[in-house]
Amino acid sequence: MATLLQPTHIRLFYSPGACSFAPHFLLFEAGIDFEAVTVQRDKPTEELLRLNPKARVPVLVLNGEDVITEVPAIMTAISYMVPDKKLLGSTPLETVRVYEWLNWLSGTLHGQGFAGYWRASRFIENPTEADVQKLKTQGYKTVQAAFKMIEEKLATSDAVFAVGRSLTVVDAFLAVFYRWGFILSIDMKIYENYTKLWDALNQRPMFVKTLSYQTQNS
Ligand SMILES: N[C@@H](CCC(=O)N[C@@H](CS)C(=O)NCC(=O)O)C(=O)O
Repeated sequence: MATLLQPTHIRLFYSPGACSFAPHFLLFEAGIDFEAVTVQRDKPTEELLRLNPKARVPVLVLNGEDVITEVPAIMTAISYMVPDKKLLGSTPLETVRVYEWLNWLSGTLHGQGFAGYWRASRFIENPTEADVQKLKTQGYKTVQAAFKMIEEKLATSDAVFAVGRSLTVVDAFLAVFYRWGFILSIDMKIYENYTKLWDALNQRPMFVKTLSYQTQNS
């Protein structure tokens, strides 16, 4: 891994239950001191809008000046703060696999699947009820196809984790979508390997801490 990132002050803007759960968990898991700033869902504060004109969480601010957006970029930054934890994988090929996962999870599962289901207005200006329903149906199909693929990919892994034999940022991101699967009333137990990963994450004290922290602040 290249140069170590060593900020002296870290702020994470997150919304309870949102995709920002992944970096929130990783910061706890990395044992890094940080300040969590709660932004209620769909109520971006003026400060958030100033930091991120895209009006989305998560946002990571390092030393009050370096503003980082987008889950994969933020998780990369956190990984560079604790290189010994190998959160981007333990070999160059594992790191390549990590980015293969992140790009697909962010672009397809999140950006098309869940966004299609929940956020019709990101696709069509002033959507009609019929537009919303069509996007919901297509988003749901995309989510289900992605969950099937996640299950198949996890089945080929040597361990419970998505890449290699230890926790990487991919596992943190996968946890977000597993939770969202429940919200869509999908029977997540049919995905046995995905459920094993979810159960393994729930054995980690910092994962449980993140869940309870976000519940208390929602
Ligand atoms: N591509 C962005 C997506 C961020 C995103 O969509 N965040 C959602 C929460 S999961 C959000 O802030 N939504 C508020 C809104 O759409 O108004 C990333 O990876 O960070």
